[in-house]
Amino acid sequence: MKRRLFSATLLSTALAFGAAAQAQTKWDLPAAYPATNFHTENLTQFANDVDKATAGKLKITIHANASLFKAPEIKRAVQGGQAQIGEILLANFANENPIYALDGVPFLATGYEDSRKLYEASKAAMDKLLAPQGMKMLYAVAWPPQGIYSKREIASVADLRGIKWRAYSPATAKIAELIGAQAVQIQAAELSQALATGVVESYMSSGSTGYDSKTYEHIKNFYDTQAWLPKNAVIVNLRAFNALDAATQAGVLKAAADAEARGWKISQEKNDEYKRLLTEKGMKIHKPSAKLMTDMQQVGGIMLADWQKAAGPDGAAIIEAYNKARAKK
Ligand code: PCA
Repeated sequence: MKRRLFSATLLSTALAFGAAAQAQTKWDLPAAYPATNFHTENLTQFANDVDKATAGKLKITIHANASLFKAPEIKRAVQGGQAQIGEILLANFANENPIYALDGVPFLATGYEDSRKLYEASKAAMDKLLAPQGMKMLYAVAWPPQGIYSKREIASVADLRGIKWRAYSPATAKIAELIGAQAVQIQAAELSQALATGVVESYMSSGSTGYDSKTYEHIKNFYDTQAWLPKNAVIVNLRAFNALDAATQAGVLKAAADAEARGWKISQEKNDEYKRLLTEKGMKIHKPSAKLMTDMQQVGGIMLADWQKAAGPDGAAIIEAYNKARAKK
């Protein structure tokens, strides 16, 4: 009898230890873009890497295409802990703080190298905003450069006057205002539908989103202005992160650093690939006319001046650091 009791105790102790060793944490990761988008594919690989690095202790489930939260709601969901981690488009939060709008200023950084420098120059300021909200950024990756999709052929911004223009951020709505187009806010997850119902005649975005949304079924012209490269950022709730043991935290940070390096590389590689795919689908990829470019650069100049006014000395320090990094080359 005694022996049996003893072994039963042993067994339950072993079970308890086993359970502790295998205790699994589950995180939900809302994302706003389709599962086949390169950012989302990168997130999937990130989640797999975390799974491997932590021997299954931390499982991250990705909810693509705004299926859990709409794009503008993801940041608040992570802040409130409804999701432990999430992917946001930084430019969506421009009204909260101008720092978020920086990578949406047209012609401030138009290629990958400069965009990376702009990112490095603004990273600390971003963390300073997120920390008091109980969050931190794990990594960020640029979208391919933004060009103009337009039903009609355009030679200058005058040709866009009065046109129905899809905006995805305060900055893209501001561009509409400056060029006299009619802006309507539509997130990527609803873009295909909006195109099909004729609500959208033009918009600015990457070849990536043009391809994902099958824009080529409704719009035939893409003007490759390479005006800016907005970024997606993966942010984590600090309470959730701090609750992980040190080894798991290290696993997450390593997977995030890898995802960042991989994401920038894929974005750049896919930039040309998307333009090729759009051409295959019957879209004309135009080199913008000189007039269209100077018009758009003028828009960029106004927006940069507005940004500098709004962002004050913090903003000036970022621009200074960015210009210094660019001068190094
Ligand atoms: N695609 C996203 C944001 C930037 C981009 O290239 C969109 O159009 O919503």
